[in-house]
Amino acid sequence: MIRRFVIGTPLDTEAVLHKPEVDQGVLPYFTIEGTTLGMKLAKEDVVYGLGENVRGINKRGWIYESNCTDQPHHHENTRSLYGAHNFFIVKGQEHCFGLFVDTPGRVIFDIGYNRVDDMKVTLENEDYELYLLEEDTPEAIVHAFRELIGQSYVPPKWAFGFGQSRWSYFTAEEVREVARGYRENQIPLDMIYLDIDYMERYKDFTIDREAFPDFEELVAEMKAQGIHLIPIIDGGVKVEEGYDVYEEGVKHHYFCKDVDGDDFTVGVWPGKCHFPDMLNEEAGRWFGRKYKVLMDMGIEGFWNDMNEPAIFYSEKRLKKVFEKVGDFKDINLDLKNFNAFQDLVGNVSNNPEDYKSFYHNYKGQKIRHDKVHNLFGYYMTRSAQEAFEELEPEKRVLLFSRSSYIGMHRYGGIWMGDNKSWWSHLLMNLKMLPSLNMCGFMYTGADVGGFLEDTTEDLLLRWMALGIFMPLFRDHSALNTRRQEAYVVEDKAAVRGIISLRYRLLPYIYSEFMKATLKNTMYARPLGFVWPEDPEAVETEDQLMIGESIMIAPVYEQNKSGRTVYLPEEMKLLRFDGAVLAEEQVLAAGRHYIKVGMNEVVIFVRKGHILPLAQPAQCVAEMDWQDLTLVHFAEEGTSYELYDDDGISRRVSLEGSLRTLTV
Ligand code: MIG
Repeated sequence: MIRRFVIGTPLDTEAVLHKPEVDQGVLPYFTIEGTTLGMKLAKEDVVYGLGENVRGINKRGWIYESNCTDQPHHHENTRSLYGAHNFFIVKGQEHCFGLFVDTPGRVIFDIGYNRVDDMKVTLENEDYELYLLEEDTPEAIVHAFRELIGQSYVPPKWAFGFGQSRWSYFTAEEVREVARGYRENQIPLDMIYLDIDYMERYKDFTIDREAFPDFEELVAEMKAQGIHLIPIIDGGVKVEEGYDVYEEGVKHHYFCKDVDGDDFTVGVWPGKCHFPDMLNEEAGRWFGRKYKVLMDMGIEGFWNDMNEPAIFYSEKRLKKVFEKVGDFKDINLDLKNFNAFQDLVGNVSNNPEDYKSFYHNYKGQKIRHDKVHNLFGYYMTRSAQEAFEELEPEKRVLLFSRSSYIGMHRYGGIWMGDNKSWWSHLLMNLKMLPSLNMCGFMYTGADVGGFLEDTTEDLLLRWMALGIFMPLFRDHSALNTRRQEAYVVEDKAAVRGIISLRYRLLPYIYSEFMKATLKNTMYARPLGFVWPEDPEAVETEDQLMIGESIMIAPVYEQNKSGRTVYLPEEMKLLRFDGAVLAEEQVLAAGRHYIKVGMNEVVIFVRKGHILPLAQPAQCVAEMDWQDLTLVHFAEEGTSYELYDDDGISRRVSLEGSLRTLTV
């Protein structure tokens, strides 16, 4: 049952398009004091959800903030990343409900942080909507929630292949080198990502013609090899006379204004920028149509970055800083003064005051940015996808974003942002996936190998062995880090084998992804969702169910030749030596120490289930979806419903897309 409560006169975020009638009753479970909802958690209550956040699948014991932030430190104490996913589930003996707090401003979720048994949800805005979902199980709650917020975005099938990214491949020649690195080593690849340096002076929708003189040819040449080039688009537009996006934006008042009514000026990559008013329908439509410039060059996919939006500095703050910084020149920089000096300069980026100093025109109303802060990335991505629907009415276009709000899941995926080449971030990648699925984000994954810091060969291989189960499977790495393309790995056979296994698994991964998307269920589930009555399963947070048939338990620690795996029930272990199935063994329920070589991937098949496998291929386009091998732990006559379609039409449905495979 879904109940909708409206407090005050909230802005419509359009997270929910078809709203149920307003409930006039009192919200159960919570007390409301001012803008704080409070609740006593029972000892055994587990709190699921909150999408993109650090820490566990069970969110208890920390405090989180929905305040979309360009946050490169995904540390244990980090409260806020790029997304605002205000949906959580409380599950215990007496509690089994979900709550969606629909507000575009900041929200704080204290889940037993200040007091172990207290949950407090504090909103910055006084007007908001609440959706309370009461069902028998967390899975049923997620299903009801997903029905409420609408069907998740479906990318093209080729976007389930493997992608290579780096900040940056600086020239066309470097891009060709990457393609060669993969093809010559026979490591599969479907995408190469272009980071900011393909642009001319970091201007959206331009090409640096010195570095990429034959851009259109390059796109075609790559496509002929089955590789799609995926350029980045940033949230800020460079201030530059003669640059059409800038000129048009100024002329039509499409940029966010400051308090004086001038175009709000910030510094981002190109230096001075304006923010397109993504929340203004007309401005959004205009910005969305700009992607056509690149689509006309053959581009079929994009990633939207810096759309929290990230601010290096605002022009006005910077001016004040320069005025004040001189004060420190001739004084003794003791502890207090030195700290003040550092704060003055250090707080210039993403300063909360700057987010209060510009305005949107949202549905005809002038609204200060901080009141609607969490919608910027959502509306940037939404206007792009809505433009694609006009420009390419038949074909799916790949799109994912860094910042997001619930509702954006209908228009694009997200990637998990600037992680580090740390073992703990491999595990965080695993834990974040089901939480995102709960909130509607299906096409997602982390930067495999880690974005910031230098990776090591073992970390990269182990991360690949998890990454092959992520819908978005991409290796990405930051400026000045050591190279981490698959072909630089010494043990080529190992990395080739693991990535090839991804392709062998693709019919299953795509089928499970599409069925979950079309039925509003989850692609990746915590064990506690499948075995809610088994306390050990509920507490297992380093394993996941992927689709209906398989469980994964990746190795996420260095210098380990294996790990302990918990089986809630009897399962069949499949050991892959790279892409080759090398061993099948039935294991009893309970704990097992499982050896996993650096070249291996171990998968557990549930009883009564089937795992279809394809032949490996160099890219999705070359795959044969008919010639499948059925590995199984099932009796004769058991069948699997394989979802398949042409992989590119926008219209998707279960009807006509299911094929029964029987063993
Ligand atoms: O502040 O475009 O998360 O993937 O490589 C860095 C450069 C800006 C952040 C993105 C990252 C990308 C990088 N961008």
